[in-house]
Amino acid sequence: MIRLNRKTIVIVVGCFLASLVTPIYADEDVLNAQEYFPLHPGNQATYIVNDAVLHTATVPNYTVNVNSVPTRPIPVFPDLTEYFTNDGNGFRIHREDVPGGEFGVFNPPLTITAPQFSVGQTFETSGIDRRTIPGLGVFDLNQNATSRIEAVEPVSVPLGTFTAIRLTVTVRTTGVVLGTPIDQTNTATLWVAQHYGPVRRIDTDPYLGTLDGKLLSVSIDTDEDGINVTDDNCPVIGNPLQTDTDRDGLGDACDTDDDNDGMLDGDEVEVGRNPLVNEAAIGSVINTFLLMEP
Ligand SMILES: [Ca+2]
Ligand SMILES: [Ca+2]
Ligand SMILES: [Ca+2]
Ligand SMILES: [Ca+2]
Repeated sequence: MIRLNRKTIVIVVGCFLASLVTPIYADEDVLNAQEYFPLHPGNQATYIVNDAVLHTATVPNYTVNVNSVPTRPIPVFPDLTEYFTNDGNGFRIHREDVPGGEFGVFNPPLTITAPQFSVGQTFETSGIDRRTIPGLGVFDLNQNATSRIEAVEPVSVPLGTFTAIRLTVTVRTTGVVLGTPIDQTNTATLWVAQHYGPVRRIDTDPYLGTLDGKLLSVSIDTDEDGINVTDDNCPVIGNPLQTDTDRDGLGDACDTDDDNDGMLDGDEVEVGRNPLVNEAAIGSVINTFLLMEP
């Protein structure tokens, strides 16, 4: 019997950046695919798979055309490479390479999310998986995929605890290969964190079993300021000096209230106050001092 050597369907490992301040979400919040599935060249994420095998996924600094679309091939698990884009069409998978030289090209690409997405949304893709199986030939199989944004929840992995978006992806592939009917379903559950991409993902494949990858470490500097996302106090804006006036862990570059006096920087400037000096705190110190005077 012929079985597709599809290890998974799925997703990736993107890249990241991160807010050291845990974001708070409401279900209706609109989320940005660029932030949750970053494809920044050079980003690396190392996972421990099934608590046993270390695997590093790197976003390459080159692209590979798939049906004339420049994509980034990323080795998302050992022996599994998937080709991604994240642009005005959303976050999509265009091709996958599996062991033995087999690969499938998806037309249309499999949509994981639109450019903007919210919890509760579902994305469907129906099309063709043009599968090249060495020694057997090239076969057009039917592909029906559903990606559902399930929830926001905390997830703990070796690198830490993240507030993550959980999504499930189910891909059913049907057709006939050399007279043998194919009907295979692959599923994946992903937890993706803002600026980090997938921090955990569990893939289930009828052929290869279950793969559970948990994020161990990252080398990601999306804002290219020389500070790794795990240490950057403002991961989205280049701030190599990491200035944090009020020392609240959020760098001035990202902090809307640099002196933590409750008045936003912009408002302070408007009324002639110094956004870097907490006048209220100084006032209370002076008052305390005056009260101490005889
Ligand atoms: Ca950085
Ligand atoms: Ca930064
Ligand atoms: Ca701050
Ligand atoms: Ca302020």
